[in-house]
Amino acid sequence: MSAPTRASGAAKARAPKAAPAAKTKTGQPKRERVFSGIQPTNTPHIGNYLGAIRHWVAEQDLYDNIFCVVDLHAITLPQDPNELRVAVRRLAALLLACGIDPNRSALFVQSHLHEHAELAWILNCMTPTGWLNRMTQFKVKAGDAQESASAGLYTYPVLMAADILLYQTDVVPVGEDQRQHVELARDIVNSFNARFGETFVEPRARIREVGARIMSLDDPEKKMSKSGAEASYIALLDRPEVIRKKIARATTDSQRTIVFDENRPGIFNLLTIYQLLSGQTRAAIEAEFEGKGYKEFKAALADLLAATLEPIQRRYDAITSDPGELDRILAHGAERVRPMAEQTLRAVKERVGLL
Ligand code: ATP
Ligand code: LTN
Repeated sequence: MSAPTRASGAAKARAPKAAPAAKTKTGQPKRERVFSGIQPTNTPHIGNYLGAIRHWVAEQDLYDNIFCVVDLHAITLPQDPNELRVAVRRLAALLLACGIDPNRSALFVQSHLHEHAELAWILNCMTPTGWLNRMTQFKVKAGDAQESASAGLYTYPVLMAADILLYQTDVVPVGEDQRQHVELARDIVNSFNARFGETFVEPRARIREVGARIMSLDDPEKKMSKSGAEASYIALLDRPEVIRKKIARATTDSQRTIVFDENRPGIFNLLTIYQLLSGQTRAAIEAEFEGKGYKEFKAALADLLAATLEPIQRRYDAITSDPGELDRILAHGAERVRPMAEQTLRAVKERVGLL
């Protein structure tokens, strides 16, 4: 893929990306830029963790990273104002507790930079409604109430494209559910660049094969979702007793063997979670539980989940005990990315004729 040259203004923040041999002044190979976002709706769950957050954390040294709490996306569905204020801070604290390091990654809140909404508006005016009509997430989220769903929910993928394009992003690490939205962002880049000249870098989605779609505990045909019932997910802040109860009640089937069989979605999903958390191979896990029952497997899975979440919860408690520090980290994150956002938006406005 040949990378378009960056917008003239944005080039100041980051020089145009040449092919793989690009080097920094110190001779180091240039890092690609990563951008990803997560919504402050309800509470993050292990689907978010396994499908997205843990990869962001693990790859912080490989990329130039920007992570965003996307509160403007959250209000595409009705939110209680006080709960939203709390949820933004809770999510930011949880991301830090999971290992996002503010020294290595910029972490900020979307609405703190007006450029997201402004670029989204301009891109909305360049995006055919036919492209939005193909987005499956709108149909899922609006359900039977499409007429009463907000216009914001309908154009949500364009706001997501604006998030990505403002920072001339190369790589967007997400779960499978977001693939279509990243494709739309690529289509927007290509049509904008063709019409107005090379302005945006074309991003690509990075989606893992295993864990990109963790399923709901009570209905393994559906993805685990923050908007699902309490019993359908393990929240990152769930305590061990709650985890044990939820896993004990998780839907399985009437068979007995503990094997990775995609035709048995309940047990397959639980085994996948076990595989990702333990780092063991499928064969080793099947061998470990050969001749054992669901009860024993579920107890082991609940223990593993509790052990994984315990240090995260401990760090979360420490971070939330100092709200001033969290404010400083988020303000610092916004200041770090603001020049890039300003420069891209200025270049876009010039191209379009608004400046
Ligand atoms: P909702 O399900 O209510 O729409 P969400 O959890 O999908 O919320 P986000 O919080 O924005 O929405 O998702 C953050 C990241 O987590 C995204 O990269 C998304 O792809 C990933 N993700 C969400 N659910 C899952 C899942 N069940 N399995 C794997 N990854 C997931
Ligand atoms: N739509 C995404 C969250 C999101 C995002 C982004 C992800 C908003 N902006 C930019 C990656 C890049 C979701 O619901 N998971």
